[in-house]
Amino acid sequence: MDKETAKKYLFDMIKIRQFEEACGRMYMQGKIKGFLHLYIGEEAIAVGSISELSKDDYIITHYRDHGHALARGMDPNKAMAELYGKVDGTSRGKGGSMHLFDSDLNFMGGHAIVGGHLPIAVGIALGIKKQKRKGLVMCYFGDGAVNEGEFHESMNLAALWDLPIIFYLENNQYGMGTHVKRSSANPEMLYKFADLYGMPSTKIDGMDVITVRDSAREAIEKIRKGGGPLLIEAMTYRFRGHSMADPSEYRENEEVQQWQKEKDPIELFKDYCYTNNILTEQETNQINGEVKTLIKECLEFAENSPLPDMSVAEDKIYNTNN
Ligand SMILES: Cc1ncc(C[n+]2csc(CCOP(=O)(O)OP(=O)(O)O)c2C)c(N)n1
Ligand SMILES: [Mg+2]
Repeated sequence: MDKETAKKYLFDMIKIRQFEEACGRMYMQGKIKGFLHLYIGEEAIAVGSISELSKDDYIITHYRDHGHALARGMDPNKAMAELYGKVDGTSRGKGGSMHLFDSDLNFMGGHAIVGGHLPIAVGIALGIKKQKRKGLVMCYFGDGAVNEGEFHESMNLAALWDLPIIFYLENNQYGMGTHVKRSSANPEMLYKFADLYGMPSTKIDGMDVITVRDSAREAIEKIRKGGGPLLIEAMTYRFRGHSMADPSEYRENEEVQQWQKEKDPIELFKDYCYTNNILTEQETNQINGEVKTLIKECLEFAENSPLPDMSVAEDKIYNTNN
């Protein structure tokens, strides 16, 4: 790994971490309202996999979407303004945390219904294939989605039609307060669901950004060469509760602390960079400082952006009564 790439990966992971820590603080102050699901602990997945995509590729994800959006290059000012519900947000403040969206980046959301975006992802991939366009779809979802019918219907159609799509399972081992052992009959083998559809799949350590990068690269190359869909299961852990409203009483503090101490993706990558003489501590501290400034600026931007006027309350809102 060269110095510039290492700096970029570290910068992006720290940016996501600090952005979300700031979101958590602003939620407690009542500046951010509604639901807020933090991605803290899972940053290596978004950064390692999205860094391999090109601009023609599409991303679609679930409500834990800040990390994917920032890794794709969404302007943090606009993302924070969206979380504040302000007019300068990516959806003019109407989407909020769970619905970050940026069509210029082919970033197709932020979706709140578990598994609900998988058929949409298949539709986008079908469009790419039918129109003979370049690109593929990277579709992220959690372990809570794999027992939904939509997961299986989407996997089946993607395989049947040989679509350019990567099903990216972020297995953080919990769906709200339920451990995957209590929701899946064969919890160690979720990636093997792909076998049913004749689809290749792999299971990786999602806390190691280089492993994530390598497996994404391999999968993307296969699809670019004309290969069909595949599935990646990345093992990970969310360091915070399911959402800000979750006191996390269903898991032991020791479990959380052990993951934080031993598997923090940012610390693991820093150690890798020090051991291999890629970055110095001074350089990583400098990155930390640069991100701090960026986050301070995006909070100011969101604070200073106006609230939408009431007159636009129904603007661009789909209303079945009309
Ligand atoms: C169809 C549907 N059922 C239930 C919910 C409520 N719900 C929101 S998040 C969630 C857990 C999903 O867990 P997982 O897919 O593992 O994602 P994670 O939150 O761990 O990233 C549930 C059950 C929902 N939003 N949609
Ligand atoms: Mg989960």
